[in-house]
Amino acid sequence: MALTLAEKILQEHIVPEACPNIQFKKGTPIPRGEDIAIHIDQTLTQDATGTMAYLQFETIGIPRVKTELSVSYIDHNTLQTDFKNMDDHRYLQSVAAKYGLYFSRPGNGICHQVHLESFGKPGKTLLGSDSHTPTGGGIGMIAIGAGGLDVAVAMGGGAFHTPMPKIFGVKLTGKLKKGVGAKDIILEVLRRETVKGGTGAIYEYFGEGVEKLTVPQRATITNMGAELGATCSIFPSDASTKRFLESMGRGSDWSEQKADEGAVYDKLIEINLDELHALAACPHNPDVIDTVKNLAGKKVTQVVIGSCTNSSLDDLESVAAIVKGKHIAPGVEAGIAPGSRTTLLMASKAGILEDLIETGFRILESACGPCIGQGFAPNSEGVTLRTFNRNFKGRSGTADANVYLVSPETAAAAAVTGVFTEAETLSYEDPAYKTGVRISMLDGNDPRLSSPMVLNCATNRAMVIPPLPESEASKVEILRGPNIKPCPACREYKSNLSLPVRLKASDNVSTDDIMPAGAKVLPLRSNIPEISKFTLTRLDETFYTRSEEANFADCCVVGGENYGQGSSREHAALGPMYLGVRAVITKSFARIHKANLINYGIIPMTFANSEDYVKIKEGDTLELVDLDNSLKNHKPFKVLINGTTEIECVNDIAARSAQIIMAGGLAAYTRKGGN
Ligand code: MIC
Ligand code: SF4
Repeated sequence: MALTLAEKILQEHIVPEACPNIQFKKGTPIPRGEDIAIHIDQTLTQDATGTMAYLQFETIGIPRVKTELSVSYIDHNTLQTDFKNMDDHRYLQSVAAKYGLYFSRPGNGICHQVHLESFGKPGKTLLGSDSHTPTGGGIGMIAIGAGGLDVAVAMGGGAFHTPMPKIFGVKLTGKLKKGVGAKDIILEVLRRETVKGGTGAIYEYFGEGVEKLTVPQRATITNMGAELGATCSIFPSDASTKRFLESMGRGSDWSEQKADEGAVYDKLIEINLDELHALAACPHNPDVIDTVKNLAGKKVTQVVIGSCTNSSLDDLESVAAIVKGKHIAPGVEAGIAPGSRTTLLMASKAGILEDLIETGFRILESACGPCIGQGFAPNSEGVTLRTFNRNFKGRSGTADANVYLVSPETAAAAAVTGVFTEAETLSYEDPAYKTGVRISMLDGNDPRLSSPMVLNCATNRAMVIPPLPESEASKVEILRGPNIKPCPACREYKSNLSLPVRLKASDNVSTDDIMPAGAKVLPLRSNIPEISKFTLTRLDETFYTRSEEANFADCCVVGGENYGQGSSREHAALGPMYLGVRAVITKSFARIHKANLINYGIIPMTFANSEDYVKIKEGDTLELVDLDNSLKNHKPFKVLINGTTEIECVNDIAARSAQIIMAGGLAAYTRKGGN
């Protein structure tokens, strides 16, 4: 039977003995929604989630990672206002040396950009402790974001479990117009699908429109599939992928990857690129989409180009083409953070950097930086245009700022005009197609191919430390700073739970709401007792003090749709767990957060009838009736409100996940021999 590309790669990686619930037969579609277990070829971690992941990995007690390749990146906490960040860096470097990982030093670039340039391989699986790991889908990988504990298990050779996703096909036809970017494609998908439309799904792109997109453009789209709530997104690996890998000095890593002829998708979306115009995601969610034409003329105070979504050489080249010879408008502050030092180096060799410097851009470090509120915060009530992927309220570091997510083309146009402007209305020369990467989008007989300025794009390895041989690795001493505290144990499972509702939240609560990032909180990522004090503060400043007053007694939280959207940070499960949260009851969950709750022994439940949401208020007591029976026998949950009204909640927890909850979390489950 004809299979989609995503399903082909998943089937290549299935570990049948770890998912006995499915009758697996290669070449036959796997029933959607069933728990599957896949082998992971590569892993990545970044520093903000990495410390917890490696603290957990250390407890597994194996001498060396069992993957084909694992990389530890430092890209989030590079502000270093005191000892904490660098202590974490040194811990991570020593762990990488001891356990056989590559180590990407601070300043080398954002994990997803560097991984695409230096390590990703078509047809492989990648699991990363960051929600934007699906960027790797741009070169035909199944690349999935997960909590650090899941990544630790994968590094130890364990399979990764997830419900078999539906596979949505996105057929691209036509060609992007001048001034319209790959970002506009994914914003269009977000407009149609919303931030929860991709839950439990993989988006697979195909069609003649795909051929004309470069790998960095494809990676922009797969990166922001995370904002759809998707498990991941994927493009085929074709001639364009080959040229990209060759330009990175990695031509031998290429293999062709494509769907079978006649593959059938669970849903089909069609986008004609000829008809697409510039779009913007408006405050404060990535699916609040408007056209730049509608916003035209609105004043802008800040422009930032960067993040793992849009910081490639392609992006920098598009920006330079638009701003060349002009100056940043007086009312605007503009910054640009090339996604990696390789990108920076190539931009410098191609003369692009010069154009950006002359225009007046502030050149920021190749790191996450402003995307995660690490500097470059906008002015109060500022209007900031960012080429990033998330615009949750307060994430920029300025609570009342208005963050718009746009393409590099739109950002560049606003930087020089001071107002929202469609780049297509400006007169500028189309990007020069002169760099090694950009030429990959030209047709074989394009005259510009005869005189390309071919750069030596082979990745800059100066800041990547390769794994040590085993004999030396075993002698490495792990360096632990005073802020690095062990990961606290989960609360023991109890079958009798009577839980006061400590907080009731509404729809689309993000993990930034549950556990904020930013310059103040991020340095505490290795210290759960300290960071737990910030739990849910964005929604209720008193959450921690009320928990303390209750002596951290067991409690629950109630939420609306898409609870826990956004990042993979397991701190958004660890913080609540530490303060006593035993169950979270919502209308629906985001995938990674739900998995993280289970990994830390917190029960995720969804209302069978979403209208029951209004029956519960903060301070009510919810009794989980006959919990053992529900978990062991996969029966719906019964919840008694204040001893009077009984409601039902859906139990869509897979058998293995139920066992994890009853074992007191994934770490305890693994220690007890669970797989
Ligand atoms: C994000 O973009 O929110 C982050 C920061 O990269 C997170 C990871 C984290 O919280 O450390 C993510 O996307 O998973
Ligand atoms: Fe870093 Fe932002 Fe990408 Fe997260 S979304 S990995 S903070 S650049």
